[in-house]
Amino acid sequence: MWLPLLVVLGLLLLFRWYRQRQILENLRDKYVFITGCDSGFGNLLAKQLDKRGVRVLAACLTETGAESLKKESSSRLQTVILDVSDSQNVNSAGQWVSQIVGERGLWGLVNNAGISGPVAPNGWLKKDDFLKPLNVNLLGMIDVTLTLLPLIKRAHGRIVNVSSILGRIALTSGGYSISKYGVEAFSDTLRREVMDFGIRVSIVEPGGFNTGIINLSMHEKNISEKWEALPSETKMSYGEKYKEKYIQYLRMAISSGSSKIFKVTNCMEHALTAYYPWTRYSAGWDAKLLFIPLSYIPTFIADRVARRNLPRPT
Ligand SMILES: *[C@@H]1O[C@H](CO)[C@@H](O)[C@H](O)[C@H]1NC(C)=O
Ligand SMILES: *[C@@H]1O[C@H](CO)[C@@H](O)[C@H](O)[C@H]1NC(C)=O
Ligand SMILES: *[C@H]1O[C@H](CO)[C@@H](O)[C@H](O)[C@H]1NC(C)=O
Repeated sequence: MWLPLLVVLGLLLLFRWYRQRQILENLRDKYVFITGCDSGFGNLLAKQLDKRGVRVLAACLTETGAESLKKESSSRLQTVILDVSDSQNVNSAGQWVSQIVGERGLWGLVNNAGISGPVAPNGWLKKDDFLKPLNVNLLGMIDVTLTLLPLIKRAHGRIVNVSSILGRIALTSGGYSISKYGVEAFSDTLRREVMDFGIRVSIVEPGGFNTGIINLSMHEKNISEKWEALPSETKMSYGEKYKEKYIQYLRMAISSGSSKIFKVTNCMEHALTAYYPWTRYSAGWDAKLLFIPLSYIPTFIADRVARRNLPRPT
């Protein structure tokens, strides 16, 4: 009874493994545009693909980011300065890409640039605090995608979107999770729409990773400033100890992140270079075993788990 089932399961896994290993040839003819290459995932991916011979077009926010990336990579890699939340800037970067890739088109777009925005309880924030992450992580990426879409069509290429496990289950207050939920929605609808043009859209959902660029002391300073600016009635409702407990909570969340960021860039590389890219990649064990299951279970249970470490008013 069990043996045939096990054999079928084994064959399925073998087939999946075999399919997953089919990698495209002629990577050296392909152009890939990556946003947010100053540091973190984008920076590592740019270097990783450059080593594979891919023609990397790396968009950085800062000159210093672009210069240091150039020093660490081959002469194939080219950089451009890009703030994805500035539409004029996106437009001119699009023209730059178009001139380089020409009739061949753009094989890959990796929407990686992202910011956290202010981190604090929702009740301490204002509308403007939500705008920045939405402008960069969501609207900026939509702008980049729509601008480059004609070039990607030409190459029947790939779009890889960096979302987050926080786009499947919202565990942080502020604009970040909201922006990533938006990314998931945009990716899902775009995927169904562009399939007929031979374009594949993949979403990479990293779990807790510590890219080493989160400036904890800046966040602590900003949380303190937000706290100080609260009306005394609000402060009393949380209790004097809340701010410290919140900072403690944030510190713990960040330090528990994995530093193995290659797990994320390997997913991105697979989405760009495999014959059969997956639609969704969850990177990290916490994503696979904790957060994804958490997003499927009934809300009242997920709430209990999510509230476990959250500070309580006193
Ligand atoms: C923290 O505050 C500084 C100064 O007000 C501001 O420039 C910075 O953008 C804030 N950081 C975040 C993540 O909001
Ligand atoms: C982190 O933020 C603090 C306070 O805003 C600032 O003084 C410091 O230079 C920042 N560190 C880095 C590495 O950016
Ligand atoms: C990909 O994700 C970014 C945010 O990371 C989003 O802004 C963009 O529109 C998405 N693009 C696609 C094709 O899903």
